[in-house]
Amino acid sequence: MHLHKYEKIWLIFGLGSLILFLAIIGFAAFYKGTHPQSHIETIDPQNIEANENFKPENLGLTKVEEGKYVVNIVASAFNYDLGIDEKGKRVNKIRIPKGSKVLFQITTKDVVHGFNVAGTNVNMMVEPGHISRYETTLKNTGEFTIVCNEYCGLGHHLMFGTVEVYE
Ligand SMILES: [Cu+2]
Repeated sequence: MHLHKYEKIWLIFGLGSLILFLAIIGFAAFYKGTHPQSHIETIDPQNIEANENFKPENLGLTKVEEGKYVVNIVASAFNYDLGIDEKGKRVNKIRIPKGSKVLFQITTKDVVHGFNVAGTNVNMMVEPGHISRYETTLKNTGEFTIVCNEYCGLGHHLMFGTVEVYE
């Protein structure tokens, strides 16, 4: 069978890119450990307090060790529950020192919400019955607004908070 020169070039190009892309996927999956999300952790949305992380006294910012923090949040229409401070007031702002490793754990009691700390790479969908987690290192100082980016009802725009990263 005779193959035209251009046909050969295209075949080599096609096969070459197929092999290249498979190699990239293989590298990402087996060497870098990038996998689709799995082992989703479930929670009863009617009884989130059965989970240690979402008991009222465990909400908000907790220091685990030097430079390591956990933030537990319960989203509901139309609020992010970050616990209460010493004076019994609702916490709306979290202050974390720069360079800290922070694990955000969030769930919702009612509908689907979003949890986006604008200006950082923290951006999760929060679904009833599931726990969303994301760990990140906050490298930049400043005030970052927490916003809900999944439309959840009439008071959607009222859902916000602040993460302040200080030197
Ligand atoms: Cu919302």
